[in-house]
Parts: sequence; C-alpha cells; structure tokens
Amino acid sequence: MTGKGNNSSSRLKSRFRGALIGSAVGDALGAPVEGCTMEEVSSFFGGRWELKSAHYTDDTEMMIGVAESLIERRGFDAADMACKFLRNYHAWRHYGPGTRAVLERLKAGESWEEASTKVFNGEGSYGNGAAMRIAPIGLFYYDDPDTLWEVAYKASHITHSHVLGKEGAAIQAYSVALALRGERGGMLTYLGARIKEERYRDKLAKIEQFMGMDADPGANSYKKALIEELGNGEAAFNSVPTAIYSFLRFYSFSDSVIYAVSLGGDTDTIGAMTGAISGAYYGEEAIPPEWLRALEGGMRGRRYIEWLGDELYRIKIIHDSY
Ligand code: R7I
Ligand code: MG
Ligand code: MG
Repeated sequence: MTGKGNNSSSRLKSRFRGALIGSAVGDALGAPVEGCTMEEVSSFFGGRWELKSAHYTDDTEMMIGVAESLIERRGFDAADMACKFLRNYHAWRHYGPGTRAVLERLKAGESWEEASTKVFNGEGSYGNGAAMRIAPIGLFYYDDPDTLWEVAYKASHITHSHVLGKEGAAIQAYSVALALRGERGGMLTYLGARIKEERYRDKLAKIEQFMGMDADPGANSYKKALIEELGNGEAAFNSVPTAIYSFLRFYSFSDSVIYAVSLGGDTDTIGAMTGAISGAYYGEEAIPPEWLRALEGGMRGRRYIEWLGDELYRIKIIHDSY
C-alpha cells in the first residue's frame, strides 16, 4: 500500500463506505444540472457547491442493486443482480433510454443473457450506465484484478453488451480498487497494463498529457479543451476517463467532485464516478459533512448506503480472514 493509505481496518472500512456514499453524494450534487453546459452549471451553483436536491438518481439506485446482490449472494450472480435492478427500478430517477428498454425486456421475461444485446440496433449500449454503478465490484474484488475485470464485464452485460460499455465499467471498477489500495501515483500505469480497447488507450494518453500540463485546470479555456479531449457525455468513453482525471488532478474529495460536476454534461454520473474513486481513496470522513447531511434519508437513503458499505467490508475483509 502506498500514498496516503494505511492498512488499519477502520481506515479500510471507512474507504468501503466512502466509495458508496461518495458516489451517491456526487450523483446528488450533479443531478440538478445534468445536461447543462459548464456556464449553466456555474451560474446554477453561484460558487456555493451544495446539494440543491437531496435525491440521488439511477446511478445510485443501480449501484445499490449491485451491492445488494453481492452481499446476498456472497459474490457475483448475474440473474440475481438483474432481479435487483428490476425490483429497485423507479422511473423518476431518470434512467437512460437503453437501460430502460433492457429492463422492460427483462420484465417481459427475456433472459439476462439476451436482453441487453437487442438495443441500439443489436449493437448493445456503450453508455456509462454500467460504469456508474460498478463501485461495489471494485470494492469486492479489489485484491484480485483478474476476477475484478471479468466480473465487471459480466455485470455490465446485464444492461450494456457493447464492449466499450463493458471496458469502461471495468476501468472504473479497477480505479475504485486501486484507490482503495491507496494507489494514486501508479493508477494510470496499472490501468494501462489492463486496458485493451484502443478508444480507452487514447484517452489514457490524453489524461497523462493533461496531468503533465503546467496550466490552471480551473480556467475556462482549460476546461473547454478537457471536455473536447476527454469528454463529458453519456458514452462510457466520454465520461469514465474524465472521472479518473478529476480524481487524480486534485487533492481532496470535494475539489475532485466539484471539478467533475463543474464541467457540465453528464454531471450526476461523472460526479458519481469521481465520488466513488475519491471516496475509496480518502474515506468517508473526507466527504463534507453538510453533503452527507443533505443526502436523502429514508429506507434506501444515506444510512442504508453506509450499511451496504459496511456489509461489503464485513463479508470481504472480516469473513475472508477466518
Ligand atoms: O448507459 P445508460 O444507462 O445511461 C446512463 C445515463 C447516465 O447519465 C444516467 O445519469 C442517466 O441519465 O442515463 O443508458 P443508455 O441509453 O444505454 O446509454 C446512454 C446514451 O449513450 C444513449 O442514450 C445514447 O445516446 C448513447 N449510446 C449509444 N448511441 C448509439 N449507439 C449508448 N450506446 C449507444 C450505441 O450503441
Ligand atoms: Mg443519473
Ligand atoms: Mg447521468
């Protein structure tokens, strides 16, 4: 373990929680401005980066399903995870059209192997809907990158059968795992050793270029160039690399997540993915308490998400050590 991390069990537990709750908080921060331009985001928040809405969206609702399934099945079970997605679905959380169509097919009785392959003219989705929910898999398989990569692909397939949707989710899951292990400086090298798809190899090179630039990342011209090169959209390859960059470029949970949201575009999702990586790295204590307090409560709110993090930790770390 390197970087800011240490091995103590309470730190690790906090990082499990941090990844899940960090993702939910990033989602909720970005939700009211999803689809807005950088300028619109800036005028909406007016320099006060608060959770204007308590509610999380589909990103977190699906992440909850991934965590629930891993916990209940003590590992990956595609059919069960598909059931959890269906059971948890609420249209008002604003799902992507491809995922909605797949869930309809599942509800109508189509198998989880088939349903996702029918959308987008049979090409399957490369949207970021698989990556946005993948954090629990990054936690559960953090010490086994081969299995992590394989399971991330399989878990993506339930809704996203396009290879670029799956690879994006695997990259996001591995980033969460590396962050949990305290790997910051080596993150891009580790990712580079696994990424197969050219589209993502190009993006990785661009992240490195931006990291090496001696310029103010907050300047509008810089942000515009970043959006142009890395992207801020709903395709996995236009959002996962932006989340990784947002984590790496800054040195606190809030700076990274605020930056991700400030870029506009798919703000809830890039916020959620940045929040998952940053939360896994810094732990729950690093999340601004006012953001935690503002996040929705209730049966499936903040406390429940924290409990899911605790359960994943208990099964993975405590149970494994017996
Ligand atoms: O990936 P998905 O679940 O969407 C997630 C997004 C996040 O921003 C959430 O916050 C929520 O708002 O939705 O849903 P999909 O519809 O599968 O993918 C998202 C978008 O990516 C699609 O609506 C398309 O615009 C685009 N897309 C594709 N376009 C053409 N061909 C994804 N796959 C394809 C494709 O194969
Ligand atoms: Mg959303
Ligand atoms: Mg979104």
